[in-house]
Amino acid sequence: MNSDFINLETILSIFSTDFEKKLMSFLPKTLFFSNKLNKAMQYVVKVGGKRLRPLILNEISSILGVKKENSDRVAVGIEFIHCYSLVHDDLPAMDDDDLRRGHPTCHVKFDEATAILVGDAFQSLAFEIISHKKTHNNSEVRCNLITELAKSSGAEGMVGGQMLDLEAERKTLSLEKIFELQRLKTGELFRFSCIAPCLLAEKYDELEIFENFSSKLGLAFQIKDDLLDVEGNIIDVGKKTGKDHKQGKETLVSLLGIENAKKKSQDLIEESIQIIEPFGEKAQNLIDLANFIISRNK
Ligand code: GRG
Repeated sequence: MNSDFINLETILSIFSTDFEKKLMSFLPKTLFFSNKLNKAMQYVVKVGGKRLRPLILNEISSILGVKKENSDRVAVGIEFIHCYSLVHDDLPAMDDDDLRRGHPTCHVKFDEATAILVGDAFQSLAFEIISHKKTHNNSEVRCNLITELAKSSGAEGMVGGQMLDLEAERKTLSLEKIFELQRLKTGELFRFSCIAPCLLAEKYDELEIFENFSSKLGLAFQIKDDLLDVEGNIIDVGKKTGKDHKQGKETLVSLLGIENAKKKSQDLIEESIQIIEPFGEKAQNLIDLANFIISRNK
C-alpha cells in the first residue's frame, strides 16, 4: 500500500474521532428537549461516516489561513446538513434503505416520524450554528455563508437533485442530464465545503479556483459512489449495493461502462489536483484526500 494513502488513512481516522466529539458537543441539551429526539440525533452522529466534507473544508481553511475555531463551526454545519440528507434519503418514501454506515437506518432503529424530525432538526441546527457570531465577527460573512449553504442544500442544489433523482427511475436520461442531476444532488454540498473557507477568509479571488476544484472532485466522488454500487460489497460499503440497477436507474457507470467510468474519475481527480498544486506543500493533505476519493472502498 502506498505511504501517502496510509498517511491519509491515519489523518482521516484521527480527524473522525476528534470531529465526532465536536458534533456531539453541538447537539442541543435543553431541559425540554425530547429524550427520544435527543437519542436519535446522537445515534445518527455516533454511527460515523467518513466526514469528508468537513475535512475538505478544514484543509482548505488551513491553506487560506482561516482560524480553526471559525472553520470548525462551519464544518459542523455542513456535516449536520449531510446527516439530515442521509436520514431523509433512507426513508421508505425515498430510497427505502434499512442499512447505512453498517448500522440500521434512523427510521428502522427509531421510527419514521422520528427520522423525519431528526432530519429537520439537523437542518435547523446547522443554520443556527453558522449564524452565531462565534462563526465570524463580520455579520456580512455569516450572511454569505448562510446564503451559500441554503442555495447548495435547497431546491437549486441538493433537494432539487434529489427530486430529479426520484423522477429518474425507469427513465432514459442523457449523460448530460445525469451530470446535472449529480452536480445538484452530490456536488453542491462539496461546492459549499470548498468555497466556505474563501468566504471565511474574505479571499474572494480564490472563489473560482475552489469552485472549479469542487466541481471535478464532486463528480469524481459520484462516479466512485456509482462504481461502489456495482463493484463494492455490503460489508465494506456499509449499505446495500446493486440498488441503482434494481431500481432501473441510469447512472454515470451504466452509461459510460465500468472502464470508461474509472478512467473519467481518474482524469477528474488529476485535473482537480492540478488546480490546487500552486498552493504547494500546504495543499498536500488535500491532494491525498482527492486521491482517496477514488481509491476508497466505502
Ligand atoms: C433527502 C433532501 C435529500 C437529499 C438526499 C445525499 C442524498 C440526497 C442522497 C444520498 C444518496 C446517495 C448515495 C448519494 C450519493 C452521494 C452520497 C451523498 C453518498 C454518501 O456520502 P458519504 O460517502 O457518506 O460521504 P458517509 O456515510 O461517509 O458520511
